[in-house]
Amino acid sequence: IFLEEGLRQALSQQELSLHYQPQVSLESGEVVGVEALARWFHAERGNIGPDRFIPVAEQSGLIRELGAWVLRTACLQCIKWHRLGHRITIGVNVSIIQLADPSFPTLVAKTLAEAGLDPAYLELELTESCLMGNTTDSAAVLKELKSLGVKIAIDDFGTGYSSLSYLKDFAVDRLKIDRSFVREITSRSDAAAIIKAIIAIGHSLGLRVIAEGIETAHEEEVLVRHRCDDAQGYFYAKPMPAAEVERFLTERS
Ligand code: G
Ligand code: G
Ligand code: NA
Ligand code: MN
Repeated sequence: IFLEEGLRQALSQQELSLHYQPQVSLESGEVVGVEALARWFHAERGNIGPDRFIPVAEQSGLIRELGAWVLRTACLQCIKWHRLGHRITIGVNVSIIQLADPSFPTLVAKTLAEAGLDPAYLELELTESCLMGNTTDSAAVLKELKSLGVKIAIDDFGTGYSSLSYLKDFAVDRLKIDRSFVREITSRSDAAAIIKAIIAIGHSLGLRVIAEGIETAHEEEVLVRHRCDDAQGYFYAKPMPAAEVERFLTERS
């Protein structure tokens, strides 16, 4: 109850912010995109992580308002970077509850138009369970989103309850290899084998593949060897405020 009340206030009193984590091309080394991650700084209790407040937002219905705010803030920030000459994509996490809302595509279209952002630069991150929920509503919503021209990524790929058939059914654009596999890349040969297999599946379907949670040069090396397209992780940069991202982009280009 504290969290729910607090979150309601946070939404109206601007205690929420977005951090952005760079995504790097393993071929060119350039930053090709960023993922937006919600942050909540509570005046008395300090930082409250999204692992705690996203579930509360989902259970209370506040996720609709929160999700709309994240989407708008992220798109407006992305167009600012474009105007500075950095043509990067913006990744936004979408909850299963947003995906089940028939008015979600309209919200996305309106937000893109207001920001003046080309839909091809918005990547919506869904989890496998989002797609496996398999309700008629979410399937229709996803189809409408695709027709707007936005990109769809499967987040935490390989950890969910998955059926690979959704990869063809839903015209997904990118797979994000979950960081639990990357973390075990050196200690467990099966983790490396799974990574190799995910990259092969993705590429054979014409999808790009990004690995999450890269922390060391050795992990990067293994991913490059398996021809992974892009990477995201502390090895490159932590999630950070927009101003720091701008500095990072300028230094790297
Ligand atoms: O940033 P961090 O690693 O603490 O994020 C923890 C979890 O919270 C991740 O699974 C991430 O996907 C989720 N998360 C962060 N921001 C958002 C958001 O804006 N919307 C949704 N639905 N999930 C988010
Ligand atoms: O579930 P999702 O993939 O959206 O979660 C992304 C989260 O992963 C972010 O909250 C971010 O803080 C975290 N993260 C990003 N890079 C790394 C990393 O290199 N190591 C670890 N341990 N966490 C990371
Ligand atoms: Na994500
Ligand atoms: Mn993930």
